[in-house]
Amino acid sequence: MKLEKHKLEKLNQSILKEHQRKFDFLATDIKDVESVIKKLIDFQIAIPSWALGTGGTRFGRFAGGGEPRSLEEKIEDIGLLHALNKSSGAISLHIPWDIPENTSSIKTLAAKHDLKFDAMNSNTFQDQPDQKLSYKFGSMQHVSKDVRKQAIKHNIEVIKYGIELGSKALTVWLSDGSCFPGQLNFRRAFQNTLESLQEVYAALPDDWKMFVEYKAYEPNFYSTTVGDWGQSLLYASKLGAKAYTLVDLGHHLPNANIEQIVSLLLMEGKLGGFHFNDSKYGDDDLTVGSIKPYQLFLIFNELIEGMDAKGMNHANDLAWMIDASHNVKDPLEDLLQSVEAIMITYVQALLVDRKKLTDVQNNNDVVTAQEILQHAFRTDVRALVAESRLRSGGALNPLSVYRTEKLRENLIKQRGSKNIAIGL
Ligand code: RM4
Ligand code: MN
Ligand code: MN
Repeated sequence: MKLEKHKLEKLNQSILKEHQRKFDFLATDIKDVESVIKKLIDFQIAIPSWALGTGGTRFGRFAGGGEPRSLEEKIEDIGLLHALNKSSGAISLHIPWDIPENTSSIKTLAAKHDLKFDAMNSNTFQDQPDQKLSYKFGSMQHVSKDVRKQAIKHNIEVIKYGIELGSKALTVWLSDGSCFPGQLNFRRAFQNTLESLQEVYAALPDDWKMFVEYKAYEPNFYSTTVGDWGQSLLYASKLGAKAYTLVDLGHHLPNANIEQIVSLLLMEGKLGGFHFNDSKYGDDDLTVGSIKPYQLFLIFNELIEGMDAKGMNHANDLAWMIDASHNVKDPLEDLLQSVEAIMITYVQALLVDRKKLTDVQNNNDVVTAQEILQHAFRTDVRALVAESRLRSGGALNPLSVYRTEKLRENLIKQRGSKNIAIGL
């Protein structure tokens, strides 16, 4: 389904005056506002193919309506998001949930919507119906060499799909670990995993990156074989220059200082990618910025500081992805909110007076340091984000266009109200 350009423009027109007033007011206080807008326009966030259907919990799933029934329809949904916000110009695929049957037509469809293929995700945390050996006791860590081989083979296949689509990265998230003390020899599990990852790494094209994603617990509840950033960094360092750590915001133990983790990974040149979401308790996969917006700001603050210190390009040198999915909102509305939260926080982090912050840090002026950070965090930058969308041809208010144009209702008419999206 396509959003008609003239309708979007008409809706923009109806709130343009009000927007202009807010933007002008904000712009007078911002140094070099044009370069901030340029950075915002360039900043794109990949949408995971598994976030387009209503998520569920282990207790049930309440499907919305008009969910995408195929990879093509998922791409169309992301195309719709991108037409609205101009900041969702990439898709991150999960194999085997989204096997591209015909890569060239998938590529053409994505290009039509101005979408790139971000990191490919492999899946050795579920058994597939046609699979020979089970991952019940792990995949790359498994005590059986044959199971490990099967997992390696799958990852190499994912790379092949990615090459055909023009992706440049593989994300490996392993659910491997143990549920009970004594179940696993930690050292052997680590070594098996490392050897398996090394084989996958050897199949990686020269211009590709490999992201090793960590997670503290779930589905294993006693130990996880890539359980934290230390373990991930250990694998990534042993693997080589193309391997990096991937930080998923929901994968830490409660109250972990994620901003410090980010800062040190950047210092080591080993931060590769990011999965945005928010959480109250564990891997809740809630809308970005819905629970702890200040934490997100502090993380972005370190991202910008650390990337600038290394002369990195904000838009391209890290893989920015959303990894969220839940059960009560319309997934497309939820994703619009997540992208908006990321853009808002990105600008706020750009507004931090870094020179002044360094000076006060050097003088141990703790109070002023807090004032500087909170001044940026408390600036309402929504009009700036809206302005960047307007300039790239998107909607001033994507959510309101989505509702006014009854986009979900149209999807339901097209696809039906009972279908369940493929994937999770
Ligand atoms: C995991 C992890 C992975 C994601 C799966 C679906 O918890 O976050 O990144 O691919 O969920
Ligand atoms: Mn993730
Ligand atoms: Mn997760």
